[in-house]
Amino acid sequence: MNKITRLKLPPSGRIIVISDIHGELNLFTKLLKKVNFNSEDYLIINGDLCEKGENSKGVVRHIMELCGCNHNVYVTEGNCDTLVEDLVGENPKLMNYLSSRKHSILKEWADEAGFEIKEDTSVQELKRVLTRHVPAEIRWLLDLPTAIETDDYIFVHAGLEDKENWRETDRLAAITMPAFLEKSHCSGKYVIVGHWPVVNYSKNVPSNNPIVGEDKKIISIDGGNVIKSSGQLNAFIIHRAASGDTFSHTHIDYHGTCEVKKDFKPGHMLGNISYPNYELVPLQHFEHFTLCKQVETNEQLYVKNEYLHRSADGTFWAKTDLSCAQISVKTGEVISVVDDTCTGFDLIKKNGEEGWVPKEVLLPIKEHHLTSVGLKI
Ligand SMILES: [Mn+2]
Repeated sequence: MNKITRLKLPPSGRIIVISDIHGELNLFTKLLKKVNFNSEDYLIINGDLCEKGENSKGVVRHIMELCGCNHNVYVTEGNCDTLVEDLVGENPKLMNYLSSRKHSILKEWADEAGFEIKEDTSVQELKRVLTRHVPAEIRWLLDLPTAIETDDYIFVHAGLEDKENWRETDRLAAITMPAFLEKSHCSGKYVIVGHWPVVNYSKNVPSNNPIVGEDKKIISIDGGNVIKSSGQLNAFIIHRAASGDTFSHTHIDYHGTCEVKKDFKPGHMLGNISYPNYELVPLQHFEHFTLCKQVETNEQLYVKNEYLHRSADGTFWAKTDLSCAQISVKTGEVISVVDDTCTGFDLIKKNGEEGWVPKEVLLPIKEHHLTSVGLKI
């Protein structure tokens, strides 16, 4: 990769890292408020500002403004932010991509410019319109660095290749490689990445909270915002100190909250269904859950009946990513509710962890509003 920004961090203060905003301007601004972001902080946006959510252009503009008025805001490129390259490079596949997407920053910009993208619109035509309408935004996105390097940390969207000189990592790999936490690197520094929702790494109880892999020196922070139904936008915070940096995190999401009215201790139900392990073989059917074997992993999981889907060819699949765990709750705790539409049990999140509890242990759900839970690692 060629585009590496070198950055000197102060020995004290906070470095706030947020990745994978994916057009969620509302959550992003609320998260900055939640962490009380101020001019003393450093803010690093670790890629994927755009796509999937519905206000990508708002996110890009807001972050450009933050960069303009605050010298301590830095941004890396994510794979979703390189769409402008396909536009400027007149990639003929771009129009197909756009026709398959509900939301895209290029569609938002075209709308704003009063230009209708039709079936026969060419990439050259769209380029002409957008380079005239938003030249500064396109330039800014094209110029984003692939990595930011400090004395102790490397910020990169997806990961590094395991090369003696990490700077030789292929740029495309740096912004697209899957599951970096399962790989390794030899940079000697903490590598902080987004891109791969951390819930995909969950084993027993699914969690969307950042993972600090101390042995590998990898910190993975993508809370699955927009992409996962139980997802959240995480802020990972580095507290700089002479005695050694410490880490904390907090998050924000759209789920409603409610209070626990009765203690609940789960039995033995653990596990998680996540990309790409969706195929299941039902073994035993119960009133609320079906004991299944997960084909790819051979693990036995209790799958909530409403999430078990039978295909026309007779095979069974989980409809989506799903917790198969039950979690413990205590009277008086406030938790967020991910799904209260199933029989017998509600899917909840507590401190970023996701699982099922019997409906009767919860008070009625409060009005849906933004919730967040702060946690020390
Ligand atoms: Mn990504």
